[in-house]
Amino acid sequence: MLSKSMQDALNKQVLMEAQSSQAYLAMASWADIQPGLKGVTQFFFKHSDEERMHMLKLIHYINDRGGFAVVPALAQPVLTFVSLKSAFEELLNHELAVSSSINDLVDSALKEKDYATHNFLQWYVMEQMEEESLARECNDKLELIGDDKSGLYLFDRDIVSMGGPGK
Ligand code: OFO
Repeated sequence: MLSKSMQDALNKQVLMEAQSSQAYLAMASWADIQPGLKGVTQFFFKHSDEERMHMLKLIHYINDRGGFAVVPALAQPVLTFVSLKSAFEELLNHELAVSSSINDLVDSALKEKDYATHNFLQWYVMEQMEEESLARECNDKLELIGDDKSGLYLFDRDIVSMGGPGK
């Protein structure tokens, strides 16, 4: 059975995953109306779906362990971006914040000797490593591309097969 404090901490993570899903959904909608970014649009929509899956996994876990998963209210995410680069910077910053939150949860689970939760969270630890690395790779590529339109064309084409979140 989950402790009250662990339940609250996991519910905060539910909120964070839901916010991630909304943030990436907004990026997808923004990318969708930019010319020539079909691949990036697909990437953001997929990423948003993956974050929703992360949220659902937590909800099931909390309820299965005798807690109560709270479906949170959400603030409106950032809707527009000055450039593709800034959208991907935002994505990386967001992933870093999520990783830090997962690390805090792992720490709490150990302190409470809640080894089941600790074990459950290892999936998220691995997932964050992959997502951070992918977000960094995208930012590095965009840095290299700069204003080069043919580079951007290739980036949009290749991002679809770059593994993507949750691969
Ligand atoms: Fe939920 O993995 Fe990214 O944020």
